Amino acid sequence: GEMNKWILMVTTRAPTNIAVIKYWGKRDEKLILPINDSISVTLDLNHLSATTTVAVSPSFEEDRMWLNGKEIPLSGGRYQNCLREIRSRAGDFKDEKRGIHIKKEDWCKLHFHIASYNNFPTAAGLASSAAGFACLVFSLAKLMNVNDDLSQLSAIARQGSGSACRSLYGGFVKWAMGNDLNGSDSVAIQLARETHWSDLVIIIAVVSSRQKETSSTTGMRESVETSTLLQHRAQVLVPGRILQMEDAIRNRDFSSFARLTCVDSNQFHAICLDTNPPIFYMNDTSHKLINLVERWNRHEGTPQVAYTFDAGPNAVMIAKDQKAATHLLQRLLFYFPPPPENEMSSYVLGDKT
Ligand code: 2P0
Repeated sequence: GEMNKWILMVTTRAPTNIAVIKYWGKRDEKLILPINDSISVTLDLNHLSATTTVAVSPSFEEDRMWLNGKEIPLSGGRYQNCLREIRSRAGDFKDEKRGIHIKKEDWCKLHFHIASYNNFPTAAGLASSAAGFACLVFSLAKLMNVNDDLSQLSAIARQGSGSACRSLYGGFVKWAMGNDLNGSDSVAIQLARETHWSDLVIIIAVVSSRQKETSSTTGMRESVETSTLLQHRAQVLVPGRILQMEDAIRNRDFSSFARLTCVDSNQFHAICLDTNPPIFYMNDTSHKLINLVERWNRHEGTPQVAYTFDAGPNAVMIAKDQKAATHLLQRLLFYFPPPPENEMSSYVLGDKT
């Protein structure tokens, strides 16, 4: 009837983030609690971001979600956990003009329709869950008048995907592993705002557009179960490196920043190799890119570019400034010349698939 005709909608956007000290391994799989702190840099909204619209109406009969236009099941525990957490923190909503009044205890009787888009192809093998869950949680929190601060929201996004908690903030962000059994202190903290170190230029080299073979969730579970190096990394090496990285960021010390970023990426992939059976995320092209950057940095005497690789072969390169970024692009084009018939924008480095 007439009463069922209203619909409320909120749309927000969230960018993805790139870890420079990696999260790899959980101590609690259900709450998604990590075994070490991690630090990331959040990209700007124009690249690799998610846009999510959440709508609520008394005429909706169930929660439903569409990802890039295709309906996906919401039955997964991670979605349900995020929805439950947000609903439990909902506030009253009043729109006098339209005569809509939702009491906070009534949100649990309403259903949501969620439409989310990535502004980059999911098939490019670039992380989309971080931006996706950050955006979903932020949109739902806005819709339901949740009063929590970003840090508290990050603990909810974390339960969707660990790395998502870091996408609630821009700039440089630390995900503190926390101590609590319930995860209340496993939250994201902003270390520096997006304007703090604006000289940096991030270049992503798409090495392969194939979907990765081992998901991060499965990969880190197997590493926790079988890698004997992992505990040493998490308990001894990362804590020291986190402190050094915080200093490097605070002082805009690119030499230290680059050294720590590269060492931590390589060590994360060493943990993958130490997993039984071993996990290979990087390929020959990834290794060539590492060599290219290492040789150039050595030749310059001081690092110009940092590289880091996640659970896939694509390189994320962080250049010291615009000049270094220009040189990097020239080098990439020299060593990986694009086939002339292709548009640069769709060119995939060394992809023979
Ligand atoms: C990171 N990665 O710190 C690390 C580095 C990949 C390599 O966080 O199981 O999608 O959803 O918590 O967050 C990717 O793992 O895994 C990731 P879940 P997630 O960015």
